[in-house]
Amino acid sequence: MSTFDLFDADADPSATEPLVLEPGASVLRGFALPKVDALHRDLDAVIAAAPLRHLVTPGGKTMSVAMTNCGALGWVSDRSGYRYTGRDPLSDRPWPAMPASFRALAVRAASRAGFDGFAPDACLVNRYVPGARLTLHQDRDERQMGQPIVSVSLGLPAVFLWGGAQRGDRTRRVPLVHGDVVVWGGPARLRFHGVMPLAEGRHPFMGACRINLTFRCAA
Ligand code: MD6
Ligand code: FE
Repeated sequence: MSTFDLFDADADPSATEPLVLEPGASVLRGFALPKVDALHRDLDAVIAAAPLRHLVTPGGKTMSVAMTNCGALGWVSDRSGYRYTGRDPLSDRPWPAMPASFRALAVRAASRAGFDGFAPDACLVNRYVPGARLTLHQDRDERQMGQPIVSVSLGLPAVFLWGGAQRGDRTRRVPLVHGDVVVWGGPARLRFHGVMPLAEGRHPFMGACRINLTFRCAA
């Protein structure tokens, strides 16, 4: 290995400078890459214990993204609204524990983006297949807004929509690929955001899907 490799972003993605979308919001390109094998293995165990499912919105629409959770709390939606629960409504058992690999990555990414002391108690797992999308929304079901959100992308690339404080504000398109991590909090915590319909494709490790892990402190 030449000395140049030590300064190559691919050799140590955690050394790359965050791309700042606005104060409080940054993209850490490739930050999860050194850990994707452990994440993938632990993800399979989470999904085996709490299967991915298509939730229904309060308006009665079935979401195109399939979801499950790990950690003390999990985000759910049904006809009565959005909320965090301690149990998987499908099994009435607690959600699977948050794997140590997940937690460690989320805490390190938050720190790298300027948020020390992140204490996630909820990890929402989103699975997109081609065509699946997430319309513009705010993440506002968490009890206190003092902690950031950490979002890890695995598998197929996606176009993330980064909006403003109002739903109608113009959006910026942010391409996200396998291993990228987005962190936001502070003044950007309540920004509208979404994901464009996933394009067709096949990822060598994840197959024909994109997985997003979103870590929050919900309690
Ligand atoms: C996704 N993510 O990337 C959907 N929310 O699949 C989100 O909705 C999200 O990435 C809050 C913070 C980060 C996110
Ligand atoms: Fe969100």
